[in-house]
Amino acid sequence: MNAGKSTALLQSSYNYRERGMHTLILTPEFDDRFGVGRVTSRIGIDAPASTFDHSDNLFLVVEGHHQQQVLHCVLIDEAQFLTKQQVFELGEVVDRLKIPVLAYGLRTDFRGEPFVGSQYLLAWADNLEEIKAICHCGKKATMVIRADDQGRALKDGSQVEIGGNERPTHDKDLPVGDNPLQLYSLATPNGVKVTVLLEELLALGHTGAEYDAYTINIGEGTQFSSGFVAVNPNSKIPALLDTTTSPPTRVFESGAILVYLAEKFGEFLPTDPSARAECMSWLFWQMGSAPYLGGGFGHFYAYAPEKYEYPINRFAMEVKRQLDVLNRNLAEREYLCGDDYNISDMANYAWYGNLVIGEIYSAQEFLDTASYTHVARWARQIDERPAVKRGKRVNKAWGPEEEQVIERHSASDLD
Ligand SMILES: N[C@@H](CCC(=O)N[C@@H](CS)C(=O)NCC(=O)O)C(=O)O
Repeated sequence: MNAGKSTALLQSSYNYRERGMHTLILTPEFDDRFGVGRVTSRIGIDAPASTFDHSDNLFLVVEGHHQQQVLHCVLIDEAQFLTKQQVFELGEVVDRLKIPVLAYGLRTDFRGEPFVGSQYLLAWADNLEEIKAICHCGKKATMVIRADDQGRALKDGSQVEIGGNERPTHDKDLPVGDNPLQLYSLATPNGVKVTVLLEELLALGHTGAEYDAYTINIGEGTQFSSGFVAVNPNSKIPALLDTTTSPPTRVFESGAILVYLAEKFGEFLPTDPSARAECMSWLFWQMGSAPYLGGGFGHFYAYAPEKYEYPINRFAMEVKRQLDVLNRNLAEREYLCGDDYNISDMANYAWYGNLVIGEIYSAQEFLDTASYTHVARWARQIDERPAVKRGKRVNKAWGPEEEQVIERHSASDLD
C-alpha cells in the first residue's frame, strides 16, 4: 500500500528540519513492516517516528512532545487508520497549539470503500492535496489494489492488511527481444556486474551471449510489476531470462547470474576445484560485504536526507576494513584469485573498484581510498578493459545523454 506518500511525508519533514525546525512524525503502531517506530519509503529513505494506537489521545501526545521540544509541524503517516476522535484531536492541535498537522493517507481501500480516518480528514481538513499516482492502465490511480498470490485483484477481505509489498503491485508483462538472453536491469553496481560479464563473453566470440537489455526504473516501481516479479520474486535488479532452455530459465541475484553465465559458456570461473573455491570465496565475499558498502555507508553518507554521524562512522569503518582485506590480497596477486581475471573480479570491481575510482558516493577523500594502493591499481586495470567500458553503459539512465543506453539489443547500440 504505497503510492509515494511516505516519500512525500519524509520530504516535508526534511524541509522543516533543514531550516532548523522540529517535526514530530506519528505512525500507527500496527504498521510494523519496517520495524515499529519508523517511516520508510520505497525509494530507500526513512526516519524515526513515534507510534500511536487507537486508544491514544493525539492532542495529549503532541502536547507532551511540544512541552519537551517546541514543534513546528506534526506529520501523520498512514492517516487513513486514525479514528474519528483522533482526527478531531489533531484539529485541536492546529487550533489550540497552532502547530500545522500534515496527514498522509489513502482515500479508499481496495474495495473502493472510504477509510474512517480519511472520511473525517476529507470532511474537516483545512487544505486537501492529492498526491498523484499512475495506475498500470496509465490513468490516475484512485484506489489501492490488493492482489492475491497470482497477482489477481481482490475485491473483498478485511480493510486493513499491512504489507503486501512483496507481491506484484500491477499487471504488466516484460518485453522480450530476439536474442538468446533477456536482461532486466539498471546500471547500478549490481547491474553492471552482469553487463560487464556479458560484454566480456561477447568479446571472446560467444555469440550465444547476445542479449537484449531492458532498463528497469526502480524509482518508478517497475520491479514490482507482475512480469518482473515472475523473473525475480525479490523485486530487485538484475534479473535474467535464458530463452534457449525449454522452459526458459530465470536467474535472479547478481552472484547467481554470474555463476550461471560463467558455467554456461565455460569462461571466467576456474574448473580446478581449489581455484574454483577461491573464485567462489571472493564472489560470495562481495555478495556478503557490499550491503555494508551500499545499504550501509552509501545510504547514510550519500543518500539519507538527514546525516547521522553514528551510522556514517560505523559503516565507514567497516568499508575501510573491507578495502584493507582486498588491499592485502591484491598486494600479492594481480587479480583477486591470482594471475587470471574472473567473475569474482567483475563483482568486486563493480562495487569496490567504482568506489575507489570515485564513480559511486564521491567518498574518496572521506575514506582515503588512495591509501589502498593495490585496490586502486587493480580497479584502474579492470576499468581500462573495453568490455568493462561497454558493460558500464548498458541500462544507464542518468549522466550525459550520449552515454546512456536505455535498451541494448545488439553490439551496434554501444558502438
Ligand atoms: N543481492 C541482490 C541485490 C540487488 C539490489 O539490491 N538491487 C537494487 C538496485 S542495486 C534494487 O533493485 N533495488 C530496488 C528496490 O529495492 O526496490 C543482487 O545482488 O542481485
